[in-house]
Amino acid sequence: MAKLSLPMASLIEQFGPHVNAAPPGGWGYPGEPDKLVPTHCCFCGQQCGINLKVKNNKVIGFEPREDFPFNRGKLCPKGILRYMQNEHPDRLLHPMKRVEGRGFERISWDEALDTTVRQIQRIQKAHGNDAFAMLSGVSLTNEKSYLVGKFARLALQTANLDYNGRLCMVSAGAGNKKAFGIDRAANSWDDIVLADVILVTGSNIAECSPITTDYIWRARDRGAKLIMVDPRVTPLARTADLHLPVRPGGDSALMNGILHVLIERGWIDEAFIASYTSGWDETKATVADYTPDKAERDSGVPAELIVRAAELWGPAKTSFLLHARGIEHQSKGVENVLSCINIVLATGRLGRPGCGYGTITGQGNGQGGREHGHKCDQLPGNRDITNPEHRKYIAEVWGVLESEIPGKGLSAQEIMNAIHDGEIKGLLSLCFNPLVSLPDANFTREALERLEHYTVMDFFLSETAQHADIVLPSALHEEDEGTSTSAEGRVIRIRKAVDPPGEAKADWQILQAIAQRLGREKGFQFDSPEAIFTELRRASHGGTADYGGITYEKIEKNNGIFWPCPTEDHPGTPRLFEDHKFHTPDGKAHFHPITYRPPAEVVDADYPIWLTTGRVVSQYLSGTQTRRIAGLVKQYPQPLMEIHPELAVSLGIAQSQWVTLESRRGKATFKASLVKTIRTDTVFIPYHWGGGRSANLLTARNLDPTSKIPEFKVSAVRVRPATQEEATEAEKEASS
Ligand SMILES: Nc1nc2c(c(=O)[nH]1)N[C@H]1C(S)=C(S)[C@@H](COP(=O)(O)OP(=O)(O)OC[C@H]3O[C@@H](n4cnc5c(=O)[nH]c(N)nc54)[C@H](O)[C@@H]3O)O[C@H]1N2
Ligand SMILES: Nc1nc2c(c(=O)[nH]1)N[C@H]1C(S)=C(S)[C@@H](COP(=O)(O)OP(=O)(O)OC[C@H]3O[C@@H](n4cnc5c(=O)[nH]c(N)nc54)[C@H](O)[C@@H]3O)O[C@H]1N2
Ligand code: SF4
Ligand SMILES: [Mo]
Repeated sequence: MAKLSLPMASLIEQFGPHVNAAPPGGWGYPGEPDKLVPTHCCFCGQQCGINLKVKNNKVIGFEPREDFPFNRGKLCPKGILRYMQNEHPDRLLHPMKRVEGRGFERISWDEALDTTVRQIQRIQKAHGNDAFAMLSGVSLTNEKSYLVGKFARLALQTANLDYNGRLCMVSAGAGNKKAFGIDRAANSWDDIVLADVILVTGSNIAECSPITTDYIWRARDRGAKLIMVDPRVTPLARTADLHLPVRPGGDSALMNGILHVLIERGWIDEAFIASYTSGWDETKATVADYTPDKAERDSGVPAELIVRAAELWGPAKTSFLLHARGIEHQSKGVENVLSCINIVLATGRLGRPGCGYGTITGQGNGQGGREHGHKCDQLPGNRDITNPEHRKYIAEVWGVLESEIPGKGLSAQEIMNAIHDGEIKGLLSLCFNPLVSLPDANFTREALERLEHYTVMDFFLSETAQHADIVLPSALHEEDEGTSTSAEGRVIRIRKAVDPPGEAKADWQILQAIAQRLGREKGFQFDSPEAIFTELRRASHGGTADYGGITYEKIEKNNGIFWPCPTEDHPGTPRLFEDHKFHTPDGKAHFHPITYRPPAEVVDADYPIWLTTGRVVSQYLSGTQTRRIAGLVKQYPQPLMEIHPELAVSLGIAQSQWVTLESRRGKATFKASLVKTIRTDTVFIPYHWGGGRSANLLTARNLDPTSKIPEFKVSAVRVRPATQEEATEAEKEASS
């Protein structure tokens, strides 16, 4: 049983989190570097270019790359300090097993791999192949993502593989495929600069996609107008021409309201609609009901601001619409995305300079990682695992029979539900920290404790890894080669700067070693990431995400190549849809009529306050990496609950007081931060912490029916001053 066998205090002593306080310059390796390694930041999907400074096989510093066209010498605070992980005292240096009563003990690679393989075989023999599941993540390079998909299907022979993009990009992906037949931002960011009006919804650009701010400012220097939609007045929204304070979950009503006004005022591109789209009549009929007054009732945005948004968007010659997790992390994330696309299509501003649309991809390789086949319903090239033609093509590339490729499996939250139900009994995970990042953390913990076997691959002992039976030490970003694909769709080179410390190994080497011990080494004998990439090119060719013509050499020569790039003489595609041909079966872009429906959980007398969750600039995701870097911890050491002073007064809550939130799932205690930059009916908590400070103790396992993304952005809570006991407990955790 995967129970935690050591008290948390001794685990922390052994494996951190220790905050790495080393000064810029390194850990006893000051001075001039031996070499500069041009690569990219390991954190968000912007994938800024950086040079790592290396001396004696250690990373001792960094500098932003001036030559990389995306960030042109700029970085955010996380990028500036990212290099402080390679020599971190908490790095996992050798395989370990958990011994009841004693905690984790060092073992050999042989023992770790043999135990894992024995457990896979035992569980699959007793309960069927699908009783052993795999969870993956998109901080992995394209090569690793591809290998994970192949490994789960051919070496584990399980259908149950999914990835942490399920918590991130899938609503956008599903919406984009429905409307355009292809899942990528439609433009490179250069088109943002040329837009006359920019509408951003559900994205805290300044904190989460900081370098995109620069593109928006350059547009505004040209006179562009900025509309921001968010329940909070985020830093960029404070400077916007118009801020629409949407109620959490009100987005599709708001977008329908804007479209209603655009039609009423005649700001519609009838010629574009007639030639290049389908579904307009039904969509037009649906939004006829969404007068600004009705849209106000459903979205919480005053009617006059809805009209004003339409007045800014409608007459503009060029425009760019951007969205991120604010609209996507909902039980109707896909509908919200489609309601945004309807506005872009209705005004025909796509596929031309300054006319664009895109979701802002979140994780480092959130774009590439959603193309190469480690989603439960997908094969490489963004192919469909249920499509016989697609299966046949990939079976040929893999040298197997089509029947040997398992079918569609469960999505990430559904895998956790099946573990909780006892249907899935074994798990291998890498690059995913579900105990912090999935909703309803108490439920996740119960599920993890029910696993008969759990092997984790990570470079730090994450909160989830503490529940593992076997822990395998992985290599960090800069300890391996590969490629990744940025939010713009630009495929770039990740370069190895140093060797992994201790006995840590690259993920692709670990997976191949497991395949070999399972007796399934055929197809898992790659000797380098480039060899994997060569097969990935072939596997993706002919799919919508076509990397067929991309080589390492070509990426290096051009500072990145935008896919689709089907042949070696093709230059890549920064702007999609220039020919107004879409990748849908009929070649048209599809409107989708969207009827507003409320979120899965709504406020009521017992839980009267909306809770929404998200991020702060100096922390990253489940925090395993950034909570270990002193410069970042100093900027934002603890999760704070943002609350409007009016609401705080009505609840008897003062600035910096400990408050306890309760939802139908659980409770958690935070310090209150009184800010006027949030709706008076909503509170916000960043989610980068585990334990009693986890925002996900409160959130619900409500999923979008199509994308299966959890509704992180909307739940109902009550808020009160913490009791003395709760405050003492929270204080203790804050100082640990
Ligand atoms: N600093 C930092 N940067 C990151 C990350 C990080 O962890 N830290 N993570 C990366 C990843 S993986 C991702 S996915 C991106 C996420 O990037 P964003 O999506 O920009 O970040 P979030 O904070 O999750 O949510 C964005 C905004 O949605 C708003 N919001 C909440 N509810 C609603 C709603 O119902 N409707 C609308 N319209 N807005 C709503 C929130 O107030 C918040 O300001 O950031 C990437 N960059
Ligand atoms: N309440 C709430 N919850 C959320 C969100 C929210 O807005 N609100 N946002 C959601 C979103 S958008 C996302 S993307 C998820 C992210 O959730 P997770 O994917 O769970 O977050 P990470 O912190 O990236 O966890 C990755 C783990 O993999 C490890 N890791 C990183 N790189 C590698 C690698 O190359 N190899 C290996 N083997 N391990 C690696 C890290 O050390 C870490 O332990 O969280 C989601 N959860
Ligand atoms: S914006 Fe993203 S990629 Fe750029 S430095 Fe910051 S975290 Fe890294
Ligand atoms: Mo994400």
